[in-house]
This record gives sequence, structure tokens and C-alpha cells, in this order.
Amino acid sequence: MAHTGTHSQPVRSCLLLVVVSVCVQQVHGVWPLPQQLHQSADRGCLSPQRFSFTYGRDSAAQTGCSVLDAAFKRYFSIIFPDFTKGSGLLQYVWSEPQPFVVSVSVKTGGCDGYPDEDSDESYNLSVSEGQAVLRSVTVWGALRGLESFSQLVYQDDYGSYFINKTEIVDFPRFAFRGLLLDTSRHYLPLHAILKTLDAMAYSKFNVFHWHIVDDPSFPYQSRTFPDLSNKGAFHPFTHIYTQSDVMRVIEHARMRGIRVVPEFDSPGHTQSWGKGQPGLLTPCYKGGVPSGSFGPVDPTIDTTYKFMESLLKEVKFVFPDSYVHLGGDEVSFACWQSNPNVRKFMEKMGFGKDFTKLESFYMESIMNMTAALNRTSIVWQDVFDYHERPRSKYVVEVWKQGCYLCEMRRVTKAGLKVILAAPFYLDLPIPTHSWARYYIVRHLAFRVQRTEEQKKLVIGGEVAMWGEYVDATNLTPRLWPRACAAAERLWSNEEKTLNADLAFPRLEEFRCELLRRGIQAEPLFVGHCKHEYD
Ligand code: CP6
Repeated sequence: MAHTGTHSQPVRSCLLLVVVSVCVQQVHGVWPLPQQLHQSADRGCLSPQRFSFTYGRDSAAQTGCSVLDAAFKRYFSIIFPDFTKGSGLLQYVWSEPQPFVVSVSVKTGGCDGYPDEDSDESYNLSVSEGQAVLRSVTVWGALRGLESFSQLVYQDDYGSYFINKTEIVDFPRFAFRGLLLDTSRHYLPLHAILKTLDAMAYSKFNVFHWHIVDDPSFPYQSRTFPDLSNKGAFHPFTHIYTQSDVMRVIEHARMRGIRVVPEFDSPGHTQSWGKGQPGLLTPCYKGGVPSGSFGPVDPTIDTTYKFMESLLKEVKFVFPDSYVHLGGDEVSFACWQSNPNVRKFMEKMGFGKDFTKLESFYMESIMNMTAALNRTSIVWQDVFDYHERPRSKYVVEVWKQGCYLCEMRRVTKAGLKVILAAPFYLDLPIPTHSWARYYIVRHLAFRVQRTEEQKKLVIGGEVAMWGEYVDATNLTPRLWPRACAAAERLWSNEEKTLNADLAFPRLEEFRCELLRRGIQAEPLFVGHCKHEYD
């Protein structure tokens, strides 16, 4: 069982000069809750001078493994921030350092690859006197185990570091645990994205959904179509992501076992493309003449498909993930309807007056292109709703609030994979204490007609930080710690984590840990952290 309260412990001070100590220690928990966690009151101390991570003798990865070499350094600094920053020396002067070794063994190498939808993230962690043994199948599992290990370490009032004897067996409930950032409504500087990736790793999120195009701006600097950002970004030099920025994001994410899934949303949400790609958007008509305004991408002309094909080829070249998000949401049909060429095309295709057929025709074409490039398409639920009998396999993301479980049932019944976003909007400025709303979501509660196959098709969920009201000034406190609630829902065993009251003290403690790591997470309620941070 996880210990979440305070526990009296036998005095086992690390100090040679024994300080009179009222030894009421809090055993540090792990967020999100591991599948199995056994902790004992026995504890040992750690000192930064005698602490090391090493590769186990039988490990397929050894020194030189990029992902784990970097993770060892990162987690050393996270566990011992004082030591790394060069302050807090006093506490070590009197101590007799005990060696502590964390031995990490992975079954398969693969240090230079990317995490993907089939990556095994399971790990076993055993912490005992003077050592910890971490075993996993892949380096991605080892990263999850290192994160849990780092959360088990705590400091007493004198600054000494401790860890309790602990056994963890852990694996994720869902393979897809995403977080969406919208860099179109507001530009987010690179450092804000990188910091979000750091915090994602602390909560074991593993997919960064980069909503990179929308009506207000297009900050992605395309190799093939540089005018898209030259003319469609808020500013052509300062508010863009260059190819090297994108590579930095992908590498920062890879180092943390996080996939980067870009969203090139069309045919709607593309006003910003119109400026740099004349002829792409549908001209809207008023009173029989062009009104001067433009609607969604024009699905009736060949040049549109040539453009999308070139763009998707570039996307395949730049983004290594097997998934590409193609959007397809919230297409307004009024402009298409006003345009005589579109109406003629509808007639020729036999679509009658049903514009959902036109959208389906367009989406199917670009999904076929994506499949031909060996990539899996994700689309917003609108695409499925317009086309319930899918001709090809794609992944559906459920975003409409309403009866989202009904939609999950329909999508899985049609044999498609589904990701749930609807209950996880974080952009709206509702009070922090509403975190429990995200916590109590039950993905699989569509009991009517639910088969085992359907359950397997629910691959995960995603928190969405839409950008209308969010930029780098308020991103972090609006995301954290509320996103952590969803993170636990997506990682942990549902039966052990349904009670938000039980989770509350653990989440408060984890929020303090985020502050300690430099993530400006909002307070959940009245209270204090053991150390104050600003
Ligand atoms: N932007 C884009 C949005 C939303 C969508 N697409 C959205 C709108 C309302 C809600 C949630 C999301 N802001 N491009 C829909 C997927 Cl409640």
C-alpha cells in the first residue's frame, strides 16, 4: 500500500553527531500511483558524494546510451538540487557518506530510436539498503522507473536525504497519454515548450500533441512552403519555429520518452495558410460575386491535393512519429455553400446538398496520402461522425463534451482506436480545486455493448491546453497541477485511484515537488509546502 500520511519512524539519523530529532517523517509517494507499491518504514540515507547510477552488468544498454546517460545526469540534479547548485554544503560536513548505487538494466538496447505506440514502458524497482535495482524491457521503461525513484527520495529538516525500502511493479494503463499545446492562438517560446516537456515527464505523459496550425497564425517554418510562416506567422522572424527549433523539441521529447505528434489541421482552422498560399482557401461569395473573404481549404481543385501531399511529405521527413494529426474539426459549410464552383463539384460527385460528404471526400483523400506515407492518421471526431462506416483505419480523438462515452462506444464498435480529450480541457480558467473533475473520468464506463475488443481500442486520453487565453505567462500554472490529475487517470489502476479525497494529499505533495523542480504549479487549496519556493 502507498503511505500517504505521516508516520512515526525509528530514529536512524545519517549524522554522526546525532541531532536531537523528532523523527516524524513523511514517506514520499509516487505520482501517478504505481500499479503495485510496497513501502516499509525502514529507510536508508543517501548522500550526493557517494551516490551513483550505473548500468547493470546484464543490461543491453551500457555507457554511451544517449537516453539513459542523459537521464542519469538529469535525475542526479533533480534528486540533489543543493549539491548541484553548490549550496547547502553544511549538511554534509558531519555526515559519514554511505554509498548508494542505482543499477539500471534494460532488456533491449534501442537508445537511438524514438518512443512509439508499442513501446513497453513497464519497469520494476526494488529499493533496499544501499542500493536500488531498476529493471525494464526498454529505455523508455527505465525512464519511467527513474522518475519514480526520484520521487521516493526526500529530505529531513536538516537536509539529509532518505529513501525507504520500496518495491514497485509498474506499467501504464493506457499507451497514449497526451498533452496538447496550441501554438497558433498565441506563440509559445521554445523554452515554454521544453519546460512543459520536462513537467510532462514528471507525470509520465508520453505524447506531445503540437497543435501548430490554426486560423490566427502559422508559426511552423516549412522547408517546402516558407511563405506559410513568412506571411502567416504573427511575426516572420520572432514568432516562428525554425527547423532547428522543431528538432530541439523532438530531441528534448525523445530524451524523456515523449512522442511528438504534430497537428496540421485542415480543411477548417486554416485562415493563416491563405496568406502564404494563394488559391488554397475557398473564396466565399455574396450576392453572386466573391466577397473577398475565404473559407476552409478548397476541396474541389487538384492544386489543393498537390499542396497537401507536399506538406505531408515534409511532415514525414521532419517528424519521426508514426502518427500525424490531420484535424478535420469544426468545418463551417457556409462558405462552401456560397461558392458556385463548389456547388458544381458537389453535383458532379453526387453529394447532393450534403456538405459532410464533401468534407469526408477531402479527409479521405488526405488520410490516403498519409497512409501511403506509412503514417497513421489521427482526426477529430467530426470526421468519424460524418463517416461512420470507415473505409480505412484511423484514430479518432473525441473532443465534444456531451455524451463522450456514447461516442467512444460508437467509434470502438466501428473497430477504430480512440483517444479521449473531451473531459480534459485545461485552458478554461476554472478554479484549481476543480482538479478532481479531471480525476474522476472513467474512460471505459460505456458498459452497454462493451466488448474486450472495444476496450482495447481505447488507447488513452489527452489534456488540451487550447491557446485563446493562454500564453507563456500563464501556461504553467494553468497546466499544473491539474494535468497531473489526468496523468494519474491515464497511468494508474482505475480501481485504486477513484477516490479524489484520498488522492488529494498525495497531489498536494506532488505539487510541492513540482515547485521544488522549478515548475510553477498553482496551489490546490489552503496550505503550505515544507519548503517555500517562489
Ligand atoms: N480549436 C480547434 C479549438 C477547439 C477545437 N479545434 C475546441 C473548441 C471548443 C472546445 C474544445 C476544443 N479551440 N482548432 C475542436 C477540436 Cl470545448
